[in-house]
Amino acid sequence: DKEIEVAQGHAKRPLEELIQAAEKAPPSRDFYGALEAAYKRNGVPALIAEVKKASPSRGVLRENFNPVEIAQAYEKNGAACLSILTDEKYFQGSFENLEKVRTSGVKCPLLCKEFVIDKWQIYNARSKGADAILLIAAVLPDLDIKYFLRICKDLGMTALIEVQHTIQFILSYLLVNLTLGSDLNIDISIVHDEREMERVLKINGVKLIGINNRSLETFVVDTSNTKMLLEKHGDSIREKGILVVGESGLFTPDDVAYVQNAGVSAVLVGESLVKQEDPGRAIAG
Ligand code: IGP
Repeated sequence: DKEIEVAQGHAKRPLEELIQAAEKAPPSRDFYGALEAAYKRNGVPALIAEVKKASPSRGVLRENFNPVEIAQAYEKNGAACLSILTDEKYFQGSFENLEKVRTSGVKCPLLCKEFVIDKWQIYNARSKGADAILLIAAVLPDLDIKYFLRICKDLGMTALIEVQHTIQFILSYLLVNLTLGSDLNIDISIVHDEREMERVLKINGVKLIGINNRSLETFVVDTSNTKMLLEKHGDSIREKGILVVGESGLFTPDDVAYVQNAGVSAVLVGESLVKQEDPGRAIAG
């Protein structure tokens, strides 16, 4: 817990208190169900629109950043779900933004975008109104993923498990360490020897997998990552009823069509929307 306190720079609430707050929060909305329904209804990938002020590769994406305004514009223009960056150091996000969006009247289910390494963060997210949380396979041993899935289930949250095509564990680890502070000692020895998608497909209870097209190491985007991974694992993914989200670096309708053909049911889009003067109209386009 100490580590998290240091890492997050948040005023720390004792875990017990946080668990109670999470359990008392208004019931969560069905993130997975909203994606599935939107995909079935529209026949095009459901949109998870991201409220993102800045990124480590691009710096500040939007001056006059107003998370609630952006969230409302996304919802009005047909986003199925929203993703709210809460990581402060590199993405200039905050839990305050998450809370503000949740209490603004926005109805879409919300994904909390954090580098989760401790259950404290999950309870914190739920207590602030998150309906889903991101779990990045590159930085979590299987045991942690299983444990966190259990917590999500108990809290009624969806877990979005993120995988990459290339194995860049060590460098991902470095990035996360830089992001969260070097006081953390994440043990990556357990995760560095197997492919992420293969690991994740062996874990029971995984329902939603995100394929990140952006390398955590070089920030280079390559949407063929989604295609290659789905060519290899599509059958077992479908068999298990898992939905796949194409993440990062999607800018044009052609990009979306490409990952749809590869087999995704949803897309996660940030930069190309928040950079537009009117992020809502960008969806319609
Ligand atoms: C959105 P983009 O390229 O549309 O802004 O990407 C989202 O996929 C990206 O923000 C992201 C991310 C992450 C951010 C994917 N995985 C993990 C922080 C942490």
